[in-house]
Amino acid sequence: MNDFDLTIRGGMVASDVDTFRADVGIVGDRIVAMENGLPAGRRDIDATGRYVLPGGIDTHCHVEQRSGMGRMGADDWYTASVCAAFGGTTTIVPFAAQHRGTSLAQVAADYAALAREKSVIDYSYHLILSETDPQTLNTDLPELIRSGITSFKVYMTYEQLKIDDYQMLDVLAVAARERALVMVHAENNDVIKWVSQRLLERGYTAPKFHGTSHVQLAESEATHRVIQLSRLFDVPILVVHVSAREALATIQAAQKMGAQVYGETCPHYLLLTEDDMDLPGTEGAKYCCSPPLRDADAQQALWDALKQGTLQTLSSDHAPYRYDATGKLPKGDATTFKDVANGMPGLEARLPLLFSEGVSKKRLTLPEFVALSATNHARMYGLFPRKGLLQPGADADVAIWNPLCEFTLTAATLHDNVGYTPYEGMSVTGWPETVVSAGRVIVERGELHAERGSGRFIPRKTPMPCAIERELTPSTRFFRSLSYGAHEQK
Ligand code: DUC
Ligand code: ZN
Ligand code: ZN
Repeated sequence: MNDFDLTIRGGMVASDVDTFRADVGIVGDRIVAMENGLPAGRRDIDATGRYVLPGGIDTHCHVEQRSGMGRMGADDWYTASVCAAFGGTTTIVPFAAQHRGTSLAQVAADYAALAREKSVIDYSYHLILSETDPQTLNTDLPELIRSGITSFKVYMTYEQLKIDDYQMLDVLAVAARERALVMVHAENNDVIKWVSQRLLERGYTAPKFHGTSHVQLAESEATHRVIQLSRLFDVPILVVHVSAREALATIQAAQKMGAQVYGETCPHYLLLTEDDMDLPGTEGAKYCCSPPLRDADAQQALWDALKQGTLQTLSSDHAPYRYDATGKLPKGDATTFKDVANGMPGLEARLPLLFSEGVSKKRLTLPEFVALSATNHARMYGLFPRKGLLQPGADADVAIWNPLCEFTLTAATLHDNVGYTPYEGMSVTGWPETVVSAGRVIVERGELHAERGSGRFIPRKTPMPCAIERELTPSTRFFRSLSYGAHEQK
């Protein structure tokens, strides 16, 4: 067969379990052949000395989304998807966020329209639920799940978004019924609020006190609590942005007990610490995120957890707030740690950082990198096997990495609209030189070749954790049955 539209030849391919030499043959948007000695296609890429990897999938990034505090991120679907592409990511899954008093169905429809018009790469989105009224839980959410939006996030903190334990049980019961994955932001709101108020009263307002108020036990307590709630129905949950050793230990212990709990962390928790928040004036606001940056001990625990499989995914949690009144500094110099928009940019730097600090520094193998950057995301969120692995039949989403390329991260060379990077001046080894999305070479020699709106919505299947058939205990069956109305047929 010599009628490939595109071939990538001579490179080293990796999956989540293996590394092997193979050429990749692509027709249209799909991979159709993978073996040595393929003939050149109409377009041929020489990948000698390069790693040929599945395009990354980022399942936690905030794009064109208003935060609970009402702050708008600086990246829209165009700029965010361009950043992703330059960083070797070919699928993004941001959030359609329901704010209180709004219709979930409308929120999702509006968000879909923004993505359709602007994204240059394939995408899906999760939902964020802040309401648990009957319309949201019994009508809109099940319909959206059935249409391929098979995951959603809930918050245990942030006054404007958080749900209480009673609401959490309602949400978990619907997820069990509809086989959707619940992502949880796990921090104890009252602990944070209590400590914050007292810090502010005493004049401790600098950004570094954000870390003091989001004390580690607030994260581990909420993590423990939501795991216990999920066990009532034996429903899978995924704890997002795990930052601390205690929260990790809680997850590990629950996994050992057989609880269906999964976890994610982000590059900033692996590479930065609370000391980064301790800068003159308000400068430390650039490093405020929730949960906050921790310490070197937590970093080591997180690397170990990625390696051991306690945590399944590494996401950016890209939260593109500018260092100005629109984002980080709503009150200028008078901004306290409580007013700072939480989060930092990371969509483009995510994979170069993981590759450099993980693979190049030999903390991770290449298959582990593939698992954490793509395959596990695809499995956890219902994109597999269409995405997440290079194999015949899969979408031709490929990142061709030069493992020796040295690159210095600076705000000026990244493609977001944020104006700063927390990794300014950091040097990485390894860069995704060429990026292919659905058979199109969209990044090459530092240039973008993709039109606004050329990315496609990918309806997702049942997330892998929710598709596992488990023998339910009589008590789990009983509690699940209580989630139906007394008169409803189960
Ligand atoms: N925390 C969140 O919960 N979301 C955005 C970024 C952050 O730091
Ligand atoms: Zn969160
Ligand atoms: Zn987030």
